[in-house]
Amino acid sequence: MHAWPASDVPALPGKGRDLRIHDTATGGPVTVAPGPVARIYVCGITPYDATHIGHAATYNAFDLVQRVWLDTKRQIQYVQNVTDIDDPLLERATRDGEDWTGLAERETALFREDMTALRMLPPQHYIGAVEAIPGIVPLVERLCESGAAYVLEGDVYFSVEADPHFGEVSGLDADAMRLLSAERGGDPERPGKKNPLDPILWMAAREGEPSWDGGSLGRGRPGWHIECVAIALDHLGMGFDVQGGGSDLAFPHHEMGASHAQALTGEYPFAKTYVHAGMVALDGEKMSKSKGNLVFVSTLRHAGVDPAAIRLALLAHHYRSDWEWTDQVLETAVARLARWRAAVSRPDGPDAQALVEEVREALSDDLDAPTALAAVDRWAALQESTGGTDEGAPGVVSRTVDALLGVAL
Ligand code: 5CA
Ligand code: ZN
Repeated sequence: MHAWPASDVPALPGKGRDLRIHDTATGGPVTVAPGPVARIYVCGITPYDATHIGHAATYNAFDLVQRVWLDTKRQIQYVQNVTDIDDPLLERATRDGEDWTGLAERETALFREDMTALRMLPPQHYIGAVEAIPGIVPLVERLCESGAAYVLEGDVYFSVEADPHFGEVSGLDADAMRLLSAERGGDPERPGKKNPLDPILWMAAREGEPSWDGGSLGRGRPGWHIECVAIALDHLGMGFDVQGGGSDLAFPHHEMGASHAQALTGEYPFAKTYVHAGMVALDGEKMSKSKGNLVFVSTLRHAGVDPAAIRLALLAHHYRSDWEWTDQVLETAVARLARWRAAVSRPDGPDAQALVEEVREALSDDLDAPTALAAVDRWAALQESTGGTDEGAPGVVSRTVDALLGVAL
């Protein structure tokens, strides 16, 4: 699949700081991507009801990761998937009497438009689950041959016991895992499984559902976790730097993905660091496609809201916190954008060298965007109250905000 166009990232004077970020698996801050090339996999959308503010907030977090890396002059290999075949997509298409491929294409196109408008950096490899099927089948076959997978009434399941590191990504106990498995696409109640948590790798063709040639597995379609594993192994290999997504992906999705890959290769770890963004809520409940309590980026854009203001609204919250979208959040961002634009539109201003370092320091410390915004607020307030004589300063501020926060002033 093609991704979306990249916006320019201005180079800043000097060099940024190495990123330290919270790792879900170890529960503490780690310095990521020590080498010259940083490898990151961010789970993409399931293309129905995209792009809501929760999605945008999660992708904003991983866009910041890349902006910090670019500022340290690293090269980046960024891979993202599109879950363009899965139960929820088929259910929505059936509900609306629509062809599932049309639904997936339309929503993926809308996602690309939203990402472009929000100035999110595109992945180098943007891969759909359907196009990944030829790579998924041999992986499942290998897992069967090695005894890490088994067949139940034609469906193929992964045996979580096959990976000695199973459980280390989320750190959850068995009861919590079982609850979340039932909530998030698993089938712990299905009789005949070796372990109730075992996730599906290959689902045998169902009447009226799309299916693909699965070689020795028979016709069917892939499970969710193996999709991301196949795409990540193909384009990044084992031991890549960051696997990212919202906190609802820590278990089962990232836990299972890690175990699939570790059982397949015998190597450890799948990803060196697992990074998770908090959940955005609306009216007191997590914004989710299944509940339908959604605010869409495209609705706001079509109502005339500047995408830069949407981005500032996301940046006003620490990526790890759960927060609530309200009209007030957007109003505050619109006002901030106007203040910042007025401040950089003058020919001169207060010295901004310290500001560049403050923004760098904030972001390299677990992506502390709210602290970065506060630093820019202070410069803008000084500009408004006393002004300054540094002719380069407004340009420095505008390039810093552009390069590190993805906001064009
Ligand atoms: N296709 C899979 C990943 S392989 C998937 O989870 N798709 S999704 O469309 O449901 O979500 C896309 C991303 O948005 C995931 O990282 C998910 O964790 C994140 N996300 C979903 N809802 C929210 C929310 N309310 N707040 C923050 N992030 C969210
Ligand atoms: Zn994924």
